[in-house]
Amino acid sequence: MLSKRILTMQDLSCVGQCSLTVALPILSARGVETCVLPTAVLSNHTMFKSWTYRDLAPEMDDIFAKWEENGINFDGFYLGYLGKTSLMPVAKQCFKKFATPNAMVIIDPAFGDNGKLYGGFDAEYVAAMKDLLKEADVILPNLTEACYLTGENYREEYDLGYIEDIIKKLREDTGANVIMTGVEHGGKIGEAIYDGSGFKYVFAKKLPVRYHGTGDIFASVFTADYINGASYEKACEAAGKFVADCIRRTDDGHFYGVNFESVLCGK
Ligand code: PXL
Repeated sequence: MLSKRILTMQDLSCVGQCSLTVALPILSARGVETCVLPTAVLSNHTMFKSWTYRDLAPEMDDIFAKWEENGINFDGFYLGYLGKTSLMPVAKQCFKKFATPNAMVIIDPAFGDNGKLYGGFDAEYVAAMKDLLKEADVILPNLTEACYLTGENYREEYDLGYIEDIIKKLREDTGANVIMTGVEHGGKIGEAIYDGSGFKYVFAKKLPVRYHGTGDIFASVFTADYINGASYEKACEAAGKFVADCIRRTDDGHFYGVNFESVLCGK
């Protein structure tokens, strides 16, 4: 049986266990043919104290021309950290040119966490991302991103009413189904899922530590399982369990990512 072919569009951080260096191995290991469109090359991700950034937007026209010549298309698109506002129209063009008839678009806005934007992002990027999210079937924001996208105040203490109001607003604004990650409730952590009908929740035990890059790992597992036919809940359960396993296998001192490789190879 042929695998689904997906295009993942995000940066290539040479060091950092995030974006393409986690999406590619995880999607492949879960049985998805994974094609990549690197939006930028960074020496390392932006949680280190300094980094280089090479924008690859100028390459896109040439890449797209060859894909058109070679009759290439994709059953799905998974977008994460894009890096620059100029990549948003490129992404739209890409969906238009290379989607198979029922191709799905999954977007993790990937621009912030803990109430703040990642280095290098601003209000213009958030607005352009919000516009791009209108093209998505499913979006995977965390609370920080959902607050920036809707203009709501970010809170560390909240109830599920606060979460549901933000999610409903985001769905109204974008038309996409929303899966908010990192939702905390009653000492647990998980996802709030909203497809315009009722809310569903997937919660698991909250671990006492937080690591960088877990959002990208969650989104990669979710995307692989969802494109392979799992429901939103099942894909969230699998992704949440995978992330928790990665965290359990990571040493405290490893600040820049998690040990997903040991989970992937089952050791
Ligand atoms: O994990 C999200 C991410 C992806 N890519 C780059 C980043 C970050 C978060 O900081 O810096 C380059």
